[in-house]
Amino acid sequence: MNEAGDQVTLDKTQFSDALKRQWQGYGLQRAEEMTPHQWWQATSAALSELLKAQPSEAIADQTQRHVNYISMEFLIGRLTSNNLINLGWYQSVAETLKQYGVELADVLEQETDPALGNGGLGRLAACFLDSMATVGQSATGYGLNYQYGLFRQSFVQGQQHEAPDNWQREHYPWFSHNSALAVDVAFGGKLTRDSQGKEQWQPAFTLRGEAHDLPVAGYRNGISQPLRLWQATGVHPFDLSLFNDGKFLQAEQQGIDAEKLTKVLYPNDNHEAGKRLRLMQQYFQCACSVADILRRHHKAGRKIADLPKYEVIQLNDTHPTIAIPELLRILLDEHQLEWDAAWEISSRTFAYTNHTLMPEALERWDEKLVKSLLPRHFSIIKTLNSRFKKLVEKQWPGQPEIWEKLSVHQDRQIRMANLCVVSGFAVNGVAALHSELVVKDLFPEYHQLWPNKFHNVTNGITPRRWLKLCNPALSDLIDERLDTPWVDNLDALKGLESAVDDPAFCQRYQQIKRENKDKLVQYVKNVTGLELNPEAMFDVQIKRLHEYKRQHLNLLHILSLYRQLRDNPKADIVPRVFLFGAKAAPGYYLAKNIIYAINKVAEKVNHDPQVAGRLKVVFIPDYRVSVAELMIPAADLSEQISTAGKEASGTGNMKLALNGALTIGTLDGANVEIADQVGEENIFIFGHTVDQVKALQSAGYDPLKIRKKDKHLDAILSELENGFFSDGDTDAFRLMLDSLLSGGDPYLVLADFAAYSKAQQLAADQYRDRSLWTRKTILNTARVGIFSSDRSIRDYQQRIWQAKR
Ligand code: 26Q
Repeated sequence: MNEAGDQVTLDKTQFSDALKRQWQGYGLQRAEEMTPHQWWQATSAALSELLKAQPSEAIADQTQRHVNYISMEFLIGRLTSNNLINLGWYQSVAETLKQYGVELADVLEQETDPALGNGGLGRLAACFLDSMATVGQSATGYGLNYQYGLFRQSFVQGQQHEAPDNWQREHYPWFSHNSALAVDVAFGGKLTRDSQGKEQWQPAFTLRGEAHDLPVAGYRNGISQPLRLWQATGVHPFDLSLFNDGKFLQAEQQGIDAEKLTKVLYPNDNHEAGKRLRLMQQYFQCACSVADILRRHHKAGRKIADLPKYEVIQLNDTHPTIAIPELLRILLDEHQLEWDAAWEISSRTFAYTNHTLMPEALERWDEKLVKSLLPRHFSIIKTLNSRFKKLVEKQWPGQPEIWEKLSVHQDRQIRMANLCVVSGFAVNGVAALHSELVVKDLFPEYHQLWPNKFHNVTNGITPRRWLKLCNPALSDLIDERLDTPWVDNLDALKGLESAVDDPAFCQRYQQIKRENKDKLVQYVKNVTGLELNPEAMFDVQIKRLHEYKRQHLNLLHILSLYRQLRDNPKADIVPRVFLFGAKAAPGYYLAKNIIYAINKVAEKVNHDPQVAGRLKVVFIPDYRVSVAELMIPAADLSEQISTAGKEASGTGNMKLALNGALTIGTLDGANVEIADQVGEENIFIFGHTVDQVKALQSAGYDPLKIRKKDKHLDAILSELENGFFSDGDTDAFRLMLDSLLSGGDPYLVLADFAAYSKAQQLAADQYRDRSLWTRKTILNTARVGIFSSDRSIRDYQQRIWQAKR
């Protein structure tokens, strides 16, 4: 591994000394007495100590606004390996550990993934932190320090079971806790009026937020900046004067156990829950973060009116929206500003990223809940809304139906997306198609009002974790081939295009894919006992389980191949391994039923002697970042088969293409841009487009008609219905089958089945010609450099954060 260009080289003696302090602290006589887990703990703690001792390199551009990225989720994945790569210390640490006879790679396997996120949105936040540090965008990430991350998944007789993920945040060696940064957050109570008739909030109780920071290191540039995760503790009112004020009643008296607040991450993805505790989490996080931002601003001796000149607050979806009325509250009540002055500041500070168009995922809060928990914020939202109403009535006089659409407060609910659009200076979607639909379908009237507010910033992924770290062999091959550094300049991968005509390069590229497959085969053997054939095509679908992502469409194709093999046992088909990784939200029964169906089909197919190993189906349990790091470099085919218009962007699609998997996908989310980049001959696009989906839906989609016309499809569905895969239980897949067949499936699974099967056939045919296939995969790697999150961050800088207005 080439570590030239390190800003700070690791002093091996210092590292050894720091390591020694760790094992001595464990009460041991010699390093060799440490358990493997202690090796990870000690190594990480030693590195953390050395990193802290080095002040971060200053960011060159002092005029840029500081970015405060607020997100309820940061799915950071294992940190020790990532920090070693970014700091450029991997080799030195590996050598030091070698002296004790310890393999660094084994030590790194000891880390439990911090799973403080559900999926795409949380992982995006983590990639963005990495890229902001790398491109020198001064930034702080703000989130919550959940005691339990996303649940652990196992399968019991094919059904998903959930267990709590106690990831041991108390002993996580990368945290640094600074008690001076603690913030008290008030909840509940009532509003009264002061002598001038101004509203005064008398809260019922306070909780304390403690700051736990994780370091985010830029790629070999000496920059390190914090991801600040707030953790709730109780406040004990030792201060008698405050106590007597009635402001600091103990939370316990209200039946609120402070520790509950940051106990667990909500396991929903693309679905809102509307729970009181969730709103408390949101406000807690926002209040702590806004207070922290203002403290920094004041400490620098800056005027409050200059806040937007120095700070921007980027809201990762609507989850942290309550930060907006919180800032307004502080400006109005604590700084005593007039409404217009406060509004001027706040509306130039906030920017909002939308990640979904699906109505069931758009957050709405009952007014009663908001009013009881945050009476002052509720009042501020009402003021803001009635001022906005004047604008709308002027623009659309006599059209109350437009106001009903645009209002922030409607039908006894607060609509968080509307609040963001009205109160922020920028709104962006996460892929070109999605941003277009945000304007056309979701917010057309807002766009008419403020055309310049709307932007696109296509998502990206960090090439540090998603190539250099997870695919070291391919990284080394690229290093050899290219003269220019590529890890922080991913466009340089274009230089690989010419390599497709170099047979030696192609052979090595293919060989690396094979070795990555061998590693995955070993992993699958360890966790499931299944034996896989690494010569087979590895067909991979990894993402949250959701109807719109259509894992069941993939399943129908598996059933189709299985049926073909039974009809014609000698059929010459391309051997395939179907690999799934996905968690279903615990309360999403239909999604769980799809998991069950896949597992039951797997059971049968994998053990059928007629199949003779030509098809294997594996649902890898407990899919998470570290498992993604194994699966992505081993994939041949990447399944991106959502109903067009439903997947805002997708980012797994980018990771898989970068690592040389060919995509089979619909024209949805960032697939559209991936197709543009790689060229239509290097991707398998199929299915209804957004416009065709709309047309079909308004014409009245009837899945039964499709079934009737397609005998093969009918036979497959019958086998799901008649208990063939479920030990005679004809009810086993009821939820899934009903969703496909009755009630006019809004995800149009059957409508895309024929086109999908055809695209799959084409993919199989092309896989037979291995040198042609390899050529295409290399072109995928070479042409997807634009999907680096470094580019996304530069887009945010140019279009939103640093744009001159
Ligand atoms: C909301 C309310 C209550 C509880 C939970 C939630 C909640 C939590 C997580 C709602 C949504 C999410 C996550 C959404 C998500 O991951 N969206 C994905 O974001 C990616 C990054 O932009 C996109 O690539 C995906 O297309 C999008 O689905």
